[in-house]
Amino acid sequence: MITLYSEQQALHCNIQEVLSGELVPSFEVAGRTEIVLKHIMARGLGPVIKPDHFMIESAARVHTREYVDFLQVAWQQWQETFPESTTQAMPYCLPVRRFRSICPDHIEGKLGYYSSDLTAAIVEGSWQAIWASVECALAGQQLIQNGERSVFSLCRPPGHHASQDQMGGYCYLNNAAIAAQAYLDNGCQRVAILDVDYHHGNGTQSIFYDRADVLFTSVHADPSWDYPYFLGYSEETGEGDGKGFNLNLPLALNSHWSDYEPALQKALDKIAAYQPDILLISLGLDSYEEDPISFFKLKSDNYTTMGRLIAELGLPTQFIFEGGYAVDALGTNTANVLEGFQQ
Ligand code: Q9C
Ligand code: ZN
Repeated sequence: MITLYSEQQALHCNIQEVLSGELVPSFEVAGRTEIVLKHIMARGLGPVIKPDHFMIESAARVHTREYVDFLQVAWQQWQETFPESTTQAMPYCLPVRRFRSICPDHIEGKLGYYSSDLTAAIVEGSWQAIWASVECALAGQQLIQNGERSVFSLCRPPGHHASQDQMGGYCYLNNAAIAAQAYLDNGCQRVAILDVDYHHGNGTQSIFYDRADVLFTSVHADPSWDYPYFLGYSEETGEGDGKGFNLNLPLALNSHWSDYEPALQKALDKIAAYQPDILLISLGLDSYEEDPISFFKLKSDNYTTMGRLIAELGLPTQFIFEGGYAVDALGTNTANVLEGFQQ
C-alpha cells in the first residue's frame, strides 16, 4: 500500500491547550506522524510518496472560500495586530447562542468566527502544513481513481472536526471531506466514510448532513461524556436528501473491543448496503487503551482485526490519518490496521 506523506506537515504545532482547567503542552505534535512513518517503513508496508501540488479550489468545494482564504492570511494579520505576540494566534470569544453569526473585522474576532473551540491555534508554518495535509489526501484520491486498490494518506494536522467554515479539535481543513468531494467531482456516484476516531467527526457530518451521495458512519465516544459534546448523538440521521445517510454509533466511556466490534460491524453493514464506489476511513487511533486524552480500551491486536474487518467489504479504500495521542504505540497501532487490511 502506498503512503502519502509530506515533511511540510511538521511546520505546524499547537503550543498549549486546556486539559481539565490546566494549560498543558498540546497533544497534537509532529512526532505523531513521524513515528507512524517510521513503522510503515520498518514493516515494509510499501512506498512512501510526497504528494504533488493541488489547487485551492478543491478545498473550496466543501469549505467556504472566505474560510480557506482566511486560513492563509490569519498568521500575517495576527502579527500585524500583535507584533509582540510571536507564539500563536488564538481566539477567545466565539459566536455562541444568542450572538450573531457575523464576521468581525478584528483578527481576534475573525478567529472566533471561524472556530468551534480553542484547540486550533495558528502559528507561522500552519498554513503550509494544513495545505500539505490536504495534498496528501488529494494525492491518495488520485491514486485510487487511477486504479490503486488502497492508499494511506498520512495527514497532519487532522481534519474531521473542521466544518464548512470552522476549525476546532486540532483540525483546520477537512482532509477526508475534501477527498470525498474530489471522488464525486471525478465521476464517482457514492462515497462512504467510516470514521473510527475516538471523537465524533462533527465536521465531516456537518458537511454532508443533507446529502445522499456521501454516507457518513462513525463509531465514537458518547458525546454526552466527551468532546465534541454538541454533535454525534445517535438520533442524528441526516436531513433533507441526506435523511438516512448519517449513522452515529456512540459508545460508553471505557468501552472494550467486545463493545466496539458490534458497533463497527453495524457501520460496515450499513456501508455494504449503500454500495459505494469508494470507502474512506477517517483513521483515528485514539480509541487505544493508553491514549492520554481518551477513554476507550482497545488493544494493539484489535487494530489488526479492525483492518481485516474493513477489508472484508472488498472496496477501494483510502485511509486518512486523524487523531491518536499515545505517541509510543501510534506507529504499531496504525501499521496493524493497514497490515490487517492487507492480509
Ligand atoms: N485537552 C482529534 O482527535 N479536546 N481531535 C482535548 C484535552 C480536543 C481531538 C481535550 C480533542 C480533539 C482529531
Ligand atoms: Zn480524536
